[in-house]
Amino acid sequence: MLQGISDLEVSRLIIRDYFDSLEASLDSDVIVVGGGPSGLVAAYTLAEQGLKVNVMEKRLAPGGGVWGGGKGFNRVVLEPELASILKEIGIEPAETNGYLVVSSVLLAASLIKKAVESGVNLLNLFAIEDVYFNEDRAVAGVVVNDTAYKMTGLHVDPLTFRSRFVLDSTGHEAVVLNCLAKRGILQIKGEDAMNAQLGENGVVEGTREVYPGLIVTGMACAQFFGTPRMGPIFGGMLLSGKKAARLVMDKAPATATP
Ligand code: 48F
Repeated sequence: MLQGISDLEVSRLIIRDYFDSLEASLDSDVIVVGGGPSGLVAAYTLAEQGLKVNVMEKRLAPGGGVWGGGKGFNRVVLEPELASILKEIGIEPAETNGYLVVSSVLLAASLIKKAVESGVNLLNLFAIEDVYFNEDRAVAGVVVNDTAYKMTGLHVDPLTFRSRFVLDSTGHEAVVLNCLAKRGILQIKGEDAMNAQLGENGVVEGTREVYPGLIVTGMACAQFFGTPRMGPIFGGMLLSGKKAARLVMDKAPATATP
């Protein structure tokens, strides 16, 4: 029999633990906007290097487009070159006809687990609605609201979180890029029609710092540069996350938050 349970204490513990962590996340090295595969790989790789990383995800569960596999059939396909990254997150891949076939549920869950275990702060129900500019007009953070307020259309003012780098890892929505595009600062070409061979390489090639302080990853690269979409093959997404982490590390180590 479980005894001595206080409903008030349960509430108090949740509020205290959450808000201590939230206050600590106000100022960080990297904010990854969107907890899909490219963002989660970048996030855990940077956290393992000792950087302070927040992933802000508007949905309840991070994992982005991984969960649904192809047309809801919960499998994804990766190129054999991805075996080492899969092993890094605890998946033992097996090759079939020159590809790796993995449960999409296992891939999403493994990426999330790896991120949490690497020290990434996962903030779900965080909907990014704008960027924060420093005095040089470089991207230096994001403006955040609550997903529920966005969904109901309630007018509630947002809060600002600061970081050295922001990653737009919001996939097809390219939310951060759109914040700059609507002001005429950047132009978004829009992703091209399906072609996995071109799309996979286009995403990795397109992973760049496209504006001071803003690095683009994953399908947001295809949106920005107009390269093809590629469906349920995920090697390009994971490699894009690795490349984004390298771009940050090339600039950040000397200035990283202790
Ligand atoms: O779309 P998503 O999985 O991004 P990705 O890393 O991977 C793309 C693939 O999943 C797939 C594909 C591969 O062949 O084509 O689409 O580029 O994850 C993007 C995440 O960003 C979140 C969204 O809920 C999803 O989990 N997101 C979108 N808008 C916002 C956001 C926002 N305004 N604030 C916070 N998160």
